[in-house]
Amino acid sequence: MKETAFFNDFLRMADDAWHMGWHESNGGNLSYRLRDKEADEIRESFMPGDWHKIGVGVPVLASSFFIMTASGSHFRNMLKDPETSLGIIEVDDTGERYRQVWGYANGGRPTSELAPHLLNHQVKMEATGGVARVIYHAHPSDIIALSFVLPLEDEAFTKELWGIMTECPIVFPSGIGVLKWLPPGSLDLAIATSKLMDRYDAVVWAHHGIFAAGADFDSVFGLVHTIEKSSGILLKVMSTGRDRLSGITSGQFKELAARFDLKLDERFL
Ligand code: 2HA
Ligand code: ZN
Repeated sequence: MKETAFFNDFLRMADDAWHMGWHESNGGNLSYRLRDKEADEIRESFMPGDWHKIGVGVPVLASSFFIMTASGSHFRNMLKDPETSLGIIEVDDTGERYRQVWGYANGGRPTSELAPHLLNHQVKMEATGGVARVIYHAHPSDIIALSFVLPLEDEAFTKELWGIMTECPIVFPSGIGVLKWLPPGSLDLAIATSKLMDRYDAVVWAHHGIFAAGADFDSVFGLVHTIEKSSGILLKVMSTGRDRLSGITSGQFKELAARFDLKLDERFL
């Protein structure tokens, strides 16, 4: 296990995210859908446990394997103690149940956000023809702060962030979704998020954090980093209390779209 690329990439992202300050205490969770050959490479080390209900049906993910952080685990400890801080689960052939096959030492279990992770893996897998493999949830401060001062609407967040840093429309051309506060770990939160994730790669959970998806660890880390950095710039600009003397214009967004071949949603221009 410890020599496989996906395992080391997972740990590197978790440790980088810890150092970014996005994972106080046991905040946040991360999962990755294994390729068949990645599961085959480590199958010998599997020790399957009992089957448990997922709570949502994910037939598209039948018989898939996921590496996923453990419930209550600290990102700070991911590198030091991976066997306890994370594990691998297998979804059964109906998509109704899962079992632990590796890790989650000392009686651990997968993240409290298991349902949103799997439901959104299913949505993103369908929306991207199987390209999306990573789902990530974090608590970056500036995104959370913004959720107190911007209207909790996709349009408000997308327009403000696109307009504050040129890289934003390039990194998230479809915009970002926003959800009002819902209880962490709840099915309501999982379902509401999945309804937005078929069109967006990131959804702000008001007063809580962000939920993001993508093809690989680099793209998801980069997406959250870009949203968090631009949220910080926006808060700084707001905090000056001064009028803005310039900004990125609608015409400049169109120039950007032409140069980088972006399909920017008209609603946000
Ligand atoms: O894992 O972040 O949303 C703890 C959380 C729940
Ligand atoms: Zn959280």
